Amino acid sequence: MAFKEGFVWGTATASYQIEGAVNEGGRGESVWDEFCRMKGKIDDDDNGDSACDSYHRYSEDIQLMKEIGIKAYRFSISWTRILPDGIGEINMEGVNYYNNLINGLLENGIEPYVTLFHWDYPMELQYKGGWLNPESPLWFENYAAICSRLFSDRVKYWITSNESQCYIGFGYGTGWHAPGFKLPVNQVVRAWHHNLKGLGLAAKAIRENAKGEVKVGLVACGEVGIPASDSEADMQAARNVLFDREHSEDSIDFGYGDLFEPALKGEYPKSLIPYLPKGWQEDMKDICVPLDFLGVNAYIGSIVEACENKKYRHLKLPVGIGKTSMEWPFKPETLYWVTRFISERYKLPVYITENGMANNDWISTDGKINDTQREDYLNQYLSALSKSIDDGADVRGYFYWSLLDNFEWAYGYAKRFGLVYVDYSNFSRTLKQSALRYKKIIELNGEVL
Ligand code: NCW
Repeated sequence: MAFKEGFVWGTATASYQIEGAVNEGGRGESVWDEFCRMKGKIDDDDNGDSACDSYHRYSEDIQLMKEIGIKAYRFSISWTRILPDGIGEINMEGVNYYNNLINGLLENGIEPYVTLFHWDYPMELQYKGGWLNPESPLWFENYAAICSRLFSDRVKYWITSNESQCYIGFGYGTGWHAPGFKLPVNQVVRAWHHNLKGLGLAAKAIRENAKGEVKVGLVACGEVGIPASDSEADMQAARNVLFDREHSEDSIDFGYGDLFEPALKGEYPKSLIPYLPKGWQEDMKDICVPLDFLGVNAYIGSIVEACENKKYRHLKLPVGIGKTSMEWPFKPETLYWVTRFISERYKLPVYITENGMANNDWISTDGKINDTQREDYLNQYLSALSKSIDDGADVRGYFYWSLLDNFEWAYGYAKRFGLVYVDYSNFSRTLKQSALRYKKIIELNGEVL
């Protein structure tokens, strides 16, 4: 049986994508508030001002999770609800909001998994340069220490940050996400380096300030290489996609290894070294610190083979391959390979901290949301996961992204990832058919796949 007893069946969200109430409870501004005000940055010029209104409806969300049978909830803390200016005074209204959320989860038998940074970076710190400022790691360390002191009596599982690949890559490199910069590669890598130092310092601060047992991890995303054949050469090409990517002078497309190699092995992939800021070697002791688990967000797999003078070569995907509404190909083996490669390389417990699909959902005339494609996505991706566990990958949990349809960053509300349908005109919530499928899978600990 692939899924051992105690396998963690969860779901995930992020503060800016669901909370709304941006001007309530003493919250300070984040870079996403500012970015959404710039014309043309977000589809339909939407914003997260109201999102799913979870700031007011978190109790209802907890009840929905209970109904689905969810065992663990991964949510993020909004930095500026705790520290409106990013540093300085603590805002007790924000603290109370998360206290209520955490207490509500525990009362309902749901384990909280807290992410400290899921992209809503404090605007006041952005004015000081954000992650380009060499002091930025210390600001994050301070915030992490405060959260640990406030919540670690009840929160055991801590994730320092979500997908730095996207935050720095899209926020400082392509300009597609907040704060919206298109910087030269050496500046992007400078921000990357400071971010990594911040994550290391934060991991240490969480432990040093903990009031109970804590497990600390971090979450990466990236392209997953699927080997074209089971030859050793193609397998190595696929590993290179994850751990040793090709980077160019014009753009950096960060992958899993760009984060995990320095954080866990204390070494940057060679292709990043030319762009690092002076004196980077000094910081490696802060970047590479002990971690208890790895969070893997897995969405996009591509097929690769070995190639004479390159680290890998992409093959064309089959003509007419199914795609989600994000245009991401339907490739269940993605979960097999990503967990297998990451587990064998780093030898730490792995959690799939995000996986899921956006679908073109609506309420049918029978009042149901008949998202059969998402049901099948769950079946097939989880079957692939069970196979990798059978083959030896140490995977402890799976968090479906996302509990709710929500604000999908630059796509606004156009993409629906939820197990629960949200009607944004009145914030009413309806379980989709996939939520019922997930409930069944959880009840039988995966023995229905
Ligand atoms: S866009 C993205 N997302 C979505 C977002 O809603 C969530 O906040 C993120 O954590 C859903 O999950 C994440 N991630 C980008 C994944 C891209 C993987 C990199 C591929 C490189 C080719």
